Amino acid sequence: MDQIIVEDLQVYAYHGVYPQENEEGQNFYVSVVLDTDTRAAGMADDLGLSTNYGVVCRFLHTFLTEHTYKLIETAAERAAEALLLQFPHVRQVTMEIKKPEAPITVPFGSVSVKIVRGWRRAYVACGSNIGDKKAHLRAAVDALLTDKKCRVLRVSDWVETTPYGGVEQADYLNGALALETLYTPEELLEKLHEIEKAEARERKERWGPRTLDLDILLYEGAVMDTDQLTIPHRDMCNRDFVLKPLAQIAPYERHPVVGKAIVELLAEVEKNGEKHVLYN
Ligand code: A4P
Ligand code: MG
Repeated sequence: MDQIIVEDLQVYAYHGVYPQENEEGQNFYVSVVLDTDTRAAGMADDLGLSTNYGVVCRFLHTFLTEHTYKLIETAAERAAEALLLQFPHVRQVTMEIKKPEAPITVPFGSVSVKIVRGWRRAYVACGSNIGDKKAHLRAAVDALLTDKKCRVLRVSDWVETTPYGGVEQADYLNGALALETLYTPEELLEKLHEIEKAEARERKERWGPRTLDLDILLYEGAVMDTDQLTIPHRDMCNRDFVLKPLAQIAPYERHPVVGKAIVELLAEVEKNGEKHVLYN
């Protein structure tokens, strides 16, 4: 991707662990690389289609002087997030904050923290089979729409499905949505759990009935397996009720482990797997 680069923006600010640093201040030097598509602006010679680096510099300068943090890790984290929220064309920020006057008792050139943060594409499956199913699913979409760290890109149709997993229970309404998010996978899971909780979700029985279930299907090509989180979702390839709505909003997205497009996975499960989707 194209980049806009600012090097060593000088900011006199008050970040530091020691009270003296917070009182007297010192110079920080901030470098940012903004990943952003400059093609349209470049072809049209139109600043309105790009991200104004002068405005970026002033924004960063103001942000880092108006806030005081103990750590440059935190200063970088917060400033990168503020940039990503403020400048809609910027997909990713690489930010380095140098602190060459840091109180270190041996000679040194400079010390710095460098981080990379950006909007990440995620796909979430939603399901409900208790109460007003449509209202629960709608509430999930609304909660994500009002979260500034998420941009809801697409929402599938809701499909009626019979229960999977062998537990006797009511039919489900299922769907999928595409997001861009500043959350890490773990933070996104926490957010989804909060939304489930707000819809009175109770965790009783595995594969049992629920007002709202939100699962992370894919997250920006990530492959991970921890106690809390498996991405891609462990069982998505066997579930037509997941793949059908997902294929509607992201047909050619690839499963990073199996290497197949969602439409291929759906065709396979429709041919050889269990059928749970009730209407086309
Ligand atoms: N977890 C691990 N990976 C993920 C992930 N990618 N996304 C962990 C979300 N959570 C993930 O989930 C249990 C734990 O899985 C979480 O705390 C998280 O740390 P849960 O939602 O508390 O429990 P659960 O949903 O009962 O278990 P499970 O195994 O997630 O159930 P499923 O697989 O979600 O199945 N039939 C139809 N037709 N439609 C449905 O939507 N859903 C289920 C539930 C059963 N049958 C269904 C449907
Ligand atoms: Mg779940």
